[in-house]
Amino acid sequence: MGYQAIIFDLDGVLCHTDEYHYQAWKAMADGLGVYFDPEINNRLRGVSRMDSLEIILEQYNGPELNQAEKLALAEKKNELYRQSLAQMTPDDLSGEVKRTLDALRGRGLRLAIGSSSKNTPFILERLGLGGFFDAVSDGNNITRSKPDPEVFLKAAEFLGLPSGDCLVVEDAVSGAQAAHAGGFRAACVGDAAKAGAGDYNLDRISELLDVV
Ligand code: B16
Ligand code: MG
Repeated sequence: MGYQAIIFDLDGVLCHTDEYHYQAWKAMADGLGVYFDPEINNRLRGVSRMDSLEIILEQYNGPELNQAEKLALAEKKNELYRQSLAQMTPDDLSGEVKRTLDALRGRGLRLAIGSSSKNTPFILERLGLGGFFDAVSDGNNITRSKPDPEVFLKAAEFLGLPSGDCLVVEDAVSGAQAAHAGGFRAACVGDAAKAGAGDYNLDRISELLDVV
């Protein structure tokens, strides 16, 4: 209550790029002969690209990989992922998400992004949301990934507001932990809501309108 701004996670909250992440990591893991499934994929939510690769490689039993080989694997995954992103259009933004964003803005709230993804500008542009948000903090302006609060603290700094005035919306347990570590309250959907990780655990994103 009394929030001045909402900071949205992107993947898994505003759009379903989580399925594209899964498909791209699965193709990379299959190519390497590494076991990968949706449960392991859930551990990658909100986690940076290189940290995600390390989680996947927990199942790897082949010859040791050096840093250049790991970077090449991450790059291969990102190329596949960006091919999927390139197919997205503004129709991939659900009516419910769009209506919720518009209604929140109509109530005078400031809206920001707090995403671990370095592909955030490309995703926002594909969804027709380039320039929509008052502030964008993403994988390009942080050095530490969720559950570290850096991405949300930067978003609040860009907005010129203290953490207590901002509500974070997340689908990842690591994201809810990041919010709490930064002194934010968290509204969760999806995986994180199922785990009860939020101060508010929502079935649908439109329920945000009952929270603020
Ligand atoms: P990229 P979010 C996160 O986005 C994803 O949930 C996570 O699966 C991904 O590894 C991370 O971005 C980095 O993405 O490879 O595009 O830089 O949930 O924080 O919006
Ligand atoms: Mg997410």
